[in-house]
Amino acid sequence: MVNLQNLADAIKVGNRAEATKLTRQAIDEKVGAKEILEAMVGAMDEIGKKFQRNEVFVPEMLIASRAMKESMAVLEPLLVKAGIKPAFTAVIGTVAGDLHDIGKNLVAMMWKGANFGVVDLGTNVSPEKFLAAAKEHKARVVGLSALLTTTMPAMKQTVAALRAANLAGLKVVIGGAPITQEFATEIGADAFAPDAASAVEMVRKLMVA
Ligand code: B1M
Repeated sequence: MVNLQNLADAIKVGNRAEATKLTRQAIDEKVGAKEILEAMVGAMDEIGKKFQRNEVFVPEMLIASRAMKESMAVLEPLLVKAGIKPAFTAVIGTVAGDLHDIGKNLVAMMWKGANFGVVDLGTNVSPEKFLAAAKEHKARVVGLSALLTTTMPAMKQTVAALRAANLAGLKVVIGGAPITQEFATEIGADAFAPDAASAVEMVRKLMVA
């Protein structure tokens, strides 16, 4: 009989073959989709906390996220059948003029790992494109990443464009190496997250607030 703790452990160490094998085994043994998903999300939460404590680093986060992604792909048909959908959609991207995407990708992966619906717009995303995507996907969250001090003004313009559209209940979360809480407050973002694990916590808090 499958042990979901082993599935969680396989995700944490980024063992994709073992993680997908155990996910299939759990499905074959008729373990509930929700139960399997909870084991996976718990594993990503744990790896996120270790990342915050500097106990693991970017490579470990990336391989854990890949194992999560592949196991999710195995589980997805069951989730669809069981009607289990992400509760909301988050749009994410790196702001206009900025091509850095390693941190943004980590945040996107952690959000997916937390079972948020994620639409990733990539890099060099204009305020208009963020706004159009937020409307199209009825997003509850827009996440903006910037790595350059020279692209921080683009972040400010994007927040202003989103605010001007007055989208009900939309929350804006920002992050990136030069970003601070002071800057977030100054430009009217709802939250600043210093790292990918905090970005999960922030969104969870905003969604219950
Ligand atoms: Co560039 N780069 N880069 N670069 N680059 C920096 C950022 C820089 C600090 C290097 C330096 O000078 N010491 C500097 C910026 C200086 C400044 O603005 N103050 C710099 C520069 C100047 C440039 C160019 C202008 C260089 C040039 O061409 N003259 C150029 C700009 C191109 C452009 O964007 N238009 C450039 C180009 C590049 C590469 C293409 C070569 C490459 C990017 C590859 C890629 O991303 N696909 C690159 C890289 C790799 C870096 C460094 C070395 C590493 C960045 C990184 O990926 N860190 C960086 C120096 C450094 O940081 N040591 C540097 C790892 C990543 C996991 O961290 O992105 O901070 P980070 O993400 C963290 C948090 O910030 C947070 O969570 C993540 C995980 O914990 N976070 C969020 C990020 N986004 C978030 C969003 C959230 C919440 C949290 O909510 C939505």
